[in-house]
Amino acid sequence: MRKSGVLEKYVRVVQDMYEDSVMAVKCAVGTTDWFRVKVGLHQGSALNPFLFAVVMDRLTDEVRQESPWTMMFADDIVICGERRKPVEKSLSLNGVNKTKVSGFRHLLPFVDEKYTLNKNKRAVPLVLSVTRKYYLIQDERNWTDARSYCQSTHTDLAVIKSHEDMIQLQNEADSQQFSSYAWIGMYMNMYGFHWTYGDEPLGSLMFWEDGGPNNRWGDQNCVVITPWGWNDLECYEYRPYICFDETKTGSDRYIYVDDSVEWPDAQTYCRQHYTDLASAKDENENSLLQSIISGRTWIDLIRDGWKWVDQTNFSYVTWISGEPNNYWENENCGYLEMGEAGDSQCSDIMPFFCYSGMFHLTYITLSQTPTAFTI
Ligand SMILES: [Ca+2]
Ligand SMILES: [Ca+2]
Repeated sequence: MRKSGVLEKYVRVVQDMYEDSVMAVKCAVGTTDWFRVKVGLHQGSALNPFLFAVVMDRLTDEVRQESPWTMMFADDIVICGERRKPVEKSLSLNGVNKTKVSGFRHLLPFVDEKYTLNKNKRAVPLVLSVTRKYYLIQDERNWTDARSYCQSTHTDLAVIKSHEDMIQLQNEADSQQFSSYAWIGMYMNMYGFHWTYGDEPLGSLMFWEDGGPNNRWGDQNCVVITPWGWNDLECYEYRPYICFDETKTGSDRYIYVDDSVEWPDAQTYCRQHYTDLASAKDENENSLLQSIISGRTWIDLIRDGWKWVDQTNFSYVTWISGEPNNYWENENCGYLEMGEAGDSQCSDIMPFFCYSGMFHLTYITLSQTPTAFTI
């Protein structure tokens, strides 16, 4: 929404609607318990068509061209081209590395060969949707070496984003009678943080206390400023906080609130009464903030959190109870055990799951007959 130029207040209204939301399913035999919805669109929400359209618009920014060269059918995209090259170029712009997608590489010659194109037809449209195929490698490696292996033989370490993915992965594990733990493509950058105001990544300027952020027990996702520097802390700790008011300048810009609350409550208060929690993006701002606090005080900085190797935020897979716990410190890599995730030191060695992104291609000619077939 931000990329589409939607005003920040509307972005926040939508974020609010998605925070802590719960659902229940009604069926013939009754209604289920309420459960939390952490990913995906809310069923039945009137906002859905709008959010879906915004997301699809932004996702296809780089491949969209004037019709009929690119067409969209809900979340399927048809990319057309007079020759194979421009189509491949659009795909790579869209973050798809064709050399790593065996389906694409092998299917196009197949299409050309079996269904010779009429030279007068201009378009080779392809309907794309991606599914993932998983490979369990029982040879034990550390996370980094496991990832290199997956990148050279398949696409990457396993990314699991849906129920269907999990079933595919489980089938692969079952086919090898495997029921232990194995690396998957999830990791955390200990130094990955962002300012929530404007969703800005933390630049190179950081003012951490000695030793830097340590994510003790794996749950320190919010940041305090202290007279000695910054520290990462559990967001549910009670601390005073500093708001800022963008309409003011100098020291009037910062408002110290001497009331200890959890980080999310501090953020809500600042957003309601001023602009947001205060940030410290240069040395001046940082020393100014330090001059008005006495102990650990919340600022606007929070941890990016766990990511999939394709850079998207970690989602769908649930954590093993008690994980992530960063037990041995530096547990910045993720493994899967019985369908749930845990954090472990990246230097540990264990088996691992790779995946390949597979394209399903539908080939459509623009002539009268025949119209389409699916591979
Ligand atoms: Ca800490
Ligand atoms: Ca752990």
